[in-house]
Amino acid sequence: MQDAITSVINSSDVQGKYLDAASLEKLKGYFATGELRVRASAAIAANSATIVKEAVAKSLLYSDVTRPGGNMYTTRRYAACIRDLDYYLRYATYAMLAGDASILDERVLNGLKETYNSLGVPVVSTIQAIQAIKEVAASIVGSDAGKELGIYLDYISSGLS
Ligand SMILES: CCC1=C(C)/C(=C/C2=NC(=C\c3[nH]c(/C=C4\NC(=O)[C@H](C)[C@H]4CC)c(C)c3CCC(=O)O)/C(CCC(=O)O)=C2C)NC1=O
Repeated sequence: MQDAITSVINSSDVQGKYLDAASLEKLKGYFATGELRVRASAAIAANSATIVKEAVAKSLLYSDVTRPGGNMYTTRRYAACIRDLDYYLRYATYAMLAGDASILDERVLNGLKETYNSLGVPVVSTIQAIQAIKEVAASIVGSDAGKELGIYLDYISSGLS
């Protein structure tokens, strides 16, 4: 995985150059929001179960996926879905701290679409739940941090669609 710092350093190193003004600007933005990211990740960690539960209530409960024949029906599959959503929240939080999405490609999205397709996990409903996580999390961490986190939840959504 990469982070905002290694990513600009690597690209400068490839060119054998010191960091240029644009790279330094990027780093300045990253450092300026460091405190925000750290505080948000603590709030998310303390509320992760609530965030996922509320997001499920907003997006999936009493829909076709939770009824008999739906992909979330039976406690085993319901639990698998909740677990997946907690993965998305946790990895989006890591990516937000790193200021870089590469961890999502490597550890979450790699092969996921194929797995979902082969198990009949509905991607559209999953994306609705991820979008609900975005809203619920923003209401807990505040809109600035919510926007940062949202970048990475959107990244997972696009990777799935
Ligand atoms: C950290 C990286 C990582 C991810 C992302 C991951 C996802 C993942 N979700 C799975 C299953 C599953 N995922 C879901 C999820 C859902 N079904 C729905 O209807 C909802 C819309 C949705 C929740 C939002 C369900 C129900 C299963 C079980 C499907 C089955 O076995 O029939 C499986 C198949 C194996 C298993 O059941 O554990 C994987 C690999 N595993 C990982 O290690």
